[in-house]
Amino acid sequence: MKSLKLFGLSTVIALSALTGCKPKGTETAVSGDAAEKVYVAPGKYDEFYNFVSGGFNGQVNVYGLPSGRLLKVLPVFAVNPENGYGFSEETKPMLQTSHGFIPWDDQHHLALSQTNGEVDGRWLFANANNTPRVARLDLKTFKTAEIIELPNSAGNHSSPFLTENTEFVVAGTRFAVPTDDKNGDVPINTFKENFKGVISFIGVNKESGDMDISFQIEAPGINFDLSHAGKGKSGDWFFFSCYNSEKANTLLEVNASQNDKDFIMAVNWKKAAELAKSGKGRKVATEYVHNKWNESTHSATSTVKKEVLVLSVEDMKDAMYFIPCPKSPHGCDVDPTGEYIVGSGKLAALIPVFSFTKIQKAIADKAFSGEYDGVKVIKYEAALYGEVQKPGLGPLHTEFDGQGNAITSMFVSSELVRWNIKDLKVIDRVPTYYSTGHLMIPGGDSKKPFGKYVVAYNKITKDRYLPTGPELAQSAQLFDITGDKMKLLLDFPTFGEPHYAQALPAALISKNQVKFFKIDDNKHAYVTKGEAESKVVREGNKIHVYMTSIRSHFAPDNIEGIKVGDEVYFHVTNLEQDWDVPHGFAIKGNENAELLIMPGETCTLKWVPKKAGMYPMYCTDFCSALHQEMQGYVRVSPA
Ligand code: CUK
Ligand code: CUA
Repeated sequence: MKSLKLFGLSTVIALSALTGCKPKGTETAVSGDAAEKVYVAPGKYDEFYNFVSGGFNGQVNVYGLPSGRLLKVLPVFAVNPENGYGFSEETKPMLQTSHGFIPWDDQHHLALSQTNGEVDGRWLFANANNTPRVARLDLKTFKTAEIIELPNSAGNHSSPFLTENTEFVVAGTRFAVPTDDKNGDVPINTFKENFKGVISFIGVNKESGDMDISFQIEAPGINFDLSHAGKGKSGDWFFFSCYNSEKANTLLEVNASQNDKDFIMAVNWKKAAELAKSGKGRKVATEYVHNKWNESTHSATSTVKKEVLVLSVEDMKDAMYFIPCPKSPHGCDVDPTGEYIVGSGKLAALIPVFSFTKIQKAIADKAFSGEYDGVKVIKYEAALYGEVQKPGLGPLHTEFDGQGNAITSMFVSSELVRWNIKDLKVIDRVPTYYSTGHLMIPGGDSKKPFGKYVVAYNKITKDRYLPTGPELAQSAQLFDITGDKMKLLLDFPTFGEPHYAQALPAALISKNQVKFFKIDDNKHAYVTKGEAESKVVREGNKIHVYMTSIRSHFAPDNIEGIKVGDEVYFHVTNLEQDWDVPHGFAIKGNENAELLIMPGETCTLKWVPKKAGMYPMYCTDFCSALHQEMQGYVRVSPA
């Protein structure tokens, strides 16, 4: 969404002057009791966990609300030296893709698993935009449990959104692409014929959470931006915002803003799943990688998959429709009842609200205005419930307070706008600092929002914090929404750049936390279950060090017989059986960073010494009063 800062040349010259506009009174008064409302006394816990996307940082960040305190950075799509993610031999497979090892990505959206449309605290799903992937995090351990790559996809932006019982994670491609069996090596100016918008339906196992791509839909070559599942009465449907109905493949800021309306695409996913099951569709040869973490071996494995089932526009002819939506829609949000679908045209001066009941009637009555690439287009008026007039400029995303109201973020006019869903009247607005992208109410995209707060995730901070050079802190702002007027309570910095976020009452996950791993259950291939078993084993030029760590020493702690060019694997088992006693492990001159080993776990650090010498190794995590004594030496002799 950064590009929105650059409207520039576009047809909306009038808007461009307002890009990133700065509301008056930036020192803005917070209400008198704000401090009290966000103060969480030392030793007390926050009420909500807030999971915030890490953007181009590639990770997911965990905050407490209302305090805004950063609790943890969870490594997902990027290597993280803090805990050896992507550096240890066990975690390296998590970042494997069909393009090889990719140590980074651009993480935009998050979705908490749901049961009956309510957040259940089991898993958190995250998307990667650059090399299209979806991750599942296990909220018992806060670890990345699984990452699946998406074939026939580029810029996995419209993801990961979930059906209301987490049957499917849905992921729409932002860039139209030639599907793999059409051969991607085609002239770009054959865009209109060869490029398709593909949506992946990733099945999620009810018990284990394990993901697998069930099928894909090959839709017209349009850009999918965002999406949300229906709920309740609309629970069988999925809604996607689409831009670039012009099918421009160059200078999109001008050429993709020509049409007065783009589309919301409505897909009956239940029907699509039945079609896929009944043998419809074609098998497309492709290649994608599926990485899984195994909790008993404490290791990840990568599996290469070679085929995916793809449904065509023709297969989907009675299960997929376009609804016109003004103008370059971005957010696509469904209210808690499942009746109202909100499209947010970035360049529109209104917010269109569609009615699920009317959409069903329009389909039954064949109220179509024509077809777009073989997909029936429902007449705008036949699907429309109504429009919110003059909401502000640059509407992006909408969340719901559970009291019959919606709150929409306005990027250009830099504010949050609250409006009543039934009568579509704006009832309140509050400035943000500055240019909000996503916003989030705890449970605010589910059937049961918890209300209480809205958080704005802002694109620009300007004067909000102490300056830190050309790149300023990324900003979030917390508002109280319990009264008639939204009230600013708190600013807190985040990692760059935050997009979507999710939050839920802390008790839903804190009670299930794994405090340590039982050493008896450790099935790692190189586990050392007691100090007496520690040893050094040479196999050709590979050296396996079976090492243990316990407060406050390693065994073995003096190692000789290593030669330059040997491949040394330190398999370190943390023998502690207590909460919050990790040990670290690092050795001088190793490009694989370090390990941070949880109690009961085994982690492996690979090291290929390049020079003879004496190499100190030590524990990096201050684990006891004698932590500094937790050290040793490795002697490396010439080859
Ligand atoms: S996008 Cu960032 S503000 Cu990638 Cu969800 Cu709208
Ligand atoms: Cu173990 Cu410090």
